[in-house]
Amino acid sequence: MDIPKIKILKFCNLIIFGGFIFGLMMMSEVPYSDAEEFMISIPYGAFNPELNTPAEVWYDPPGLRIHVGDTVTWSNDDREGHTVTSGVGAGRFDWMGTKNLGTPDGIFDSERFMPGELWSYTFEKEGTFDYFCVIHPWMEGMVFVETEIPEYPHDATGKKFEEFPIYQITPDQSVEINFSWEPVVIKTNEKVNFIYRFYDAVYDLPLRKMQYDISIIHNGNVVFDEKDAVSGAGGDYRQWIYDEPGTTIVKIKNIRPYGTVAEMEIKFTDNTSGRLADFSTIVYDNTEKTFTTERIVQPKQTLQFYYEIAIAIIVVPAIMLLVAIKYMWKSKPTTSINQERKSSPI
Ligand SMILES: [Cu+2]
Repeated sequence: MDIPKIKILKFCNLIIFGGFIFGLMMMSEVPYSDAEEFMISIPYGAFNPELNTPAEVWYDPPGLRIHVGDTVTWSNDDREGHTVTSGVGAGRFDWMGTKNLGTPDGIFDSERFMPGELWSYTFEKEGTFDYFCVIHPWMEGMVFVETEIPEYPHDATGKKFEEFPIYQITPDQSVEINFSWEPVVIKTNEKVNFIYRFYDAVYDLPLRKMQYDISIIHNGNVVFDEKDAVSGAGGDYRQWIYDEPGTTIVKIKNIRPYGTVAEMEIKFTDNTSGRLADFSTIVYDNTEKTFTTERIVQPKQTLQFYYEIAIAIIVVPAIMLLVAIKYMWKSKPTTSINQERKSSPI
């Protein structure tokens, strides 16, 4: 039963090494996100709802996809004054029959701006924003505002980690924790590996076997909680799949040496209350993957998995052998009885 453990350690090391390489790769090419500016033109002919109008659309482009914080500028390229007013317009034909003039919702309103003039609005919230012209209620447009997902690792406020993996020293100054996750930007329904290693904060040497508690707090709820976990020589990792976006904190507590660790340089006290660290980041809504069939494989479960394989290899053939022996043992006397019967004289 020692072989699986060695395999797991090797697997851990592989994952940690891969994580570091990936982290280094990501650090070298991460652009900062900046608010962008977009233009929408109100084309010539928008004032005319007739089918022969030269305007192909009322606002060009009629639908625009942007990120939170971006600014949109409308330019009046028509020969009449128009408005950009949030709310739902009347549609091209509806306004004629019903005299429906549209319904403003009060989020934004340019009021009338004349040919050659511009009007700008910065979108600070995500969502779908319908807008129309109150003077010409057939003129309708839409802006889709999404939260921008950064490409670099960052904390729960969105602040970029200049160094990743992150190094954090416990409040009692005894243990330094090297912590990272992969992929560096976490999305829902996608497996994330939290990878970490413990170091002696005084001598900066890796601490080989440490025991600790680890929990994941997501949107204020404890979604994962493991006590008395033990790190291997190369560190440790935990996997998780989030099913909803939000703010997440990974907390490591009660860090202490596991068993008797002779090579430990520093003397640990029994009081572990000051030996904790937490790492926070944002989990984003995954627009490409809305569900997952993936299973979370924690290192402990990996161990069970290996045991299951061992059971399959040893126990199943053993049972088959027993069944075969039993069958052979049973069938022999039966044949002998039959033979006896056949040979029984009348
Ligand atoms: Cu108009």
